[in-house]
Amino acid sequence: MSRSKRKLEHIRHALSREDLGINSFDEMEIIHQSLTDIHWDDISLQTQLGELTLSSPLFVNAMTGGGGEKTEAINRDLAIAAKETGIALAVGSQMSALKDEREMKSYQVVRQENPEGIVFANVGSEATLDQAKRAIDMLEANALQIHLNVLQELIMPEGDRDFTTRLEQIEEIVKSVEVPVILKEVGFGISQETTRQLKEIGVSYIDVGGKGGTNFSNVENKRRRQPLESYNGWGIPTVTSIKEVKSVFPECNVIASGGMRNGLDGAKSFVLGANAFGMAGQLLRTLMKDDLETLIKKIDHVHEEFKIAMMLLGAKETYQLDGKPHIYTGSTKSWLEQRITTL
Ligand code: FMN
Repeated sequence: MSRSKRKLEHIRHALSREDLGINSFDEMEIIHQSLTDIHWDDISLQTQLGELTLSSPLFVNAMTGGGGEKTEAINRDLAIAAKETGIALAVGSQMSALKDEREMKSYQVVRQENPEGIVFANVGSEATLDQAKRAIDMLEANALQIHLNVLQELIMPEGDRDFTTRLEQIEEIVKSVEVPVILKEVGFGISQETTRQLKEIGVSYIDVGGKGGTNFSNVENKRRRQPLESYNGWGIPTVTSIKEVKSVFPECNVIASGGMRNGLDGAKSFVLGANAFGMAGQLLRTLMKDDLETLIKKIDHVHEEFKIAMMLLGAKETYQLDGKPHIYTGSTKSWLEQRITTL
């Protein structure tokens, strides 16, 4: 199957996916506080993600491009929504445009629509240094995402099977490019062990891409004749993954993603120490099932939800949410007790 046809199939299956039914943010509660001493108008949604100053904690995470005019139209709308609401935007994997120049415009539309916006480029971990640089240049990107998706590749019938040189290639990119490099998962989460390996090669930005939302086992299984269904529940949930990363690399710039449903989930991720949060599948569903206007309203709504949490917790700045009193329940509590010694 061609790469561009695969991109369109991913969108179709991601839109039709059944809900996983479990979300780790339901097993974390922020403790309500009855007194606040701040004014709504003094609250700033700005956040510092390492070198990047973002005017919102929310961004549109990597999804598409490389599927011809259809993905160009989706990226155009996502870029307009990002510009209207002042949020950053990541494009989907640019590997297809690196191999076939005709696909470039389905990504470049993002920069055309939003010349001043924060845009993240995206490549797979198989990318060479030259490909990474070309992906950044293609968009004049402010940062580069490299996605780690071993399980997705294994379930994909035509997926990669050779991962022998990935860590060295990532290290070369991290040490050579001039923009921040974000290592991200695609819905299976990042563990303590992976964090240590990434830290050792100089990575300081991690998007946990945890379990709880879009499920690429499910998506790829829908494309298989004989599905590998036993892997549909595989992965580290987003809340636990943030804790896994922070427990061994406290100063890491952490992005929460994977099943982020609303601004309250976003605020909870900041309580855990995240510096930004990404939403992918849900924003795409809003755009495709409704329209651009509804998407813009949804993003505004997420901002309002996030701001309410800041107000309740007396935080004028987003970083002040970090460490606010909270508890864990259920399987999240059990996981953290077994894995994290610095609770
Ligand atoms: N992540 C990537 O890093 N590169 C991709 O090309 C990419 N393509 C995606 C395509 C679709 C249709 C969707 C829904 C997600 C894709 N992702 C990709 C993963 C998302 O960036 C994100 O990590 C994942 O969907 C979990 O977030 P969510 O639960 O908010 O959807």
